Amino acid sequence: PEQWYGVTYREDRDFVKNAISRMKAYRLKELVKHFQLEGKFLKGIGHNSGHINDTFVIEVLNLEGRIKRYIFQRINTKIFNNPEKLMENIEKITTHIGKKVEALGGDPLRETLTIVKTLDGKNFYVDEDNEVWRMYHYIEGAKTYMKVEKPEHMYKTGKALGKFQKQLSDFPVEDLYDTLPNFHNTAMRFENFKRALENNRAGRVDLVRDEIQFILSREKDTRVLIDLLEKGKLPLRVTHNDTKFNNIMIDEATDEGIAVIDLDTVMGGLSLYDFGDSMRSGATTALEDEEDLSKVNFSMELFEEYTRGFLETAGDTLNKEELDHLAFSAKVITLEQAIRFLGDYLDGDIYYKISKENHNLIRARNQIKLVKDMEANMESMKDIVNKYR
Ligand code: A2G
Repeated sequence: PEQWYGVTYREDRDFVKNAISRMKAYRLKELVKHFQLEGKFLKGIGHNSGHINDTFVIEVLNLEGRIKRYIFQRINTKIFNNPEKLMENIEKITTHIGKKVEALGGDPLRETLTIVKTLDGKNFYVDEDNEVWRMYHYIEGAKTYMKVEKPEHMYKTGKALGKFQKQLSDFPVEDLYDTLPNFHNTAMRFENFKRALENNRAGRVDLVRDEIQFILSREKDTRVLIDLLEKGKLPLRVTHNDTKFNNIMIDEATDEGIAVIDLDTVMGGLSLYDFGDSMRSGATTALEDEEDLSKVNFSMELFEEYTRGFLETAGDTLNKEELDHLAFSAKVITLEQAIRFLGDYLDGDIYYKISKENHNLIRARNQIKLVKDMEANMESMKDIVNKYR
């Protein structure tokens, strides 16, 4: 993946990105032939969200003359280096959720992701360049939003995440492969950050002294959740681990959160990771990469709406320590994200896809602003949790 069709990735990102899009668009028709499509290929459209994988929407014409859509993704194997195990995880949990949905008379094709297999029955296809591709049925009549448009969205996606955790609460966590070990081990993220500082690979340390200081002074926070997990006070559960607001599909007609998507990181984790990450990305007045920090505020109203929804569906499964740390989790997962973005900036932008100069730094500053807001509001956040627990 450092090397795309003979052009080094880091040399000229935009050029390479466009070249990839053209190349892939041209090749999509050939690539999707390896999957069990119900119809004739019409077109593939690039879908520009997500910092990790490449996503396309594929349209085919089915036998009844109707358009059917699929999600088609190139898995970033630099990050997900065992696609076989990764896809096995996804198959297991979507089957588990699908059965529950069906038992209640729902439609699994709408309420969870459903893998489309390859012609030879596999969960993914490896092309001649060793790129790994997978396909899902498209969830129709629903969409994702990069940013919350109305408070009701937060209440309803909160309910959806709570429901998702509950649907998986009887799935044995040991049956899942640990796709990205220590993914939300904030203490370890902090250690990696210190290493990035020492290495100063991109020579950027001097440019961001204030941001570095902000992070270093919060070392204690990074150990709280992992310590409680190690002491057995917080239970290891099956969790999503990447509950960005745009990973919940919202029904276009009812605004209900109908399905939790992007299941690559579903593995053992803390319920608090999912709650915290939802707050980081949902209870904010701006996009994750908004540069104008005067527009970036943590929204207590959105925090309250989400908390109300989440506790309505998942509240009775959580123990006291979990409930006690909900408000804190929002702050610490946002801090963790600031650590990761700033760490990647210091490393020279090697993990997250970027599309402008200083993109990771802009993202890190945005997250730091949210952490500051949450620190200023922590007592009121706890009061809100207490109101609904
Ligand atoms: O970007 C990606 O989705 C990351 N996923 C997630 O952890 C978070 O950092 C997010 C920020 O927008 C992976 O690293 C797999």
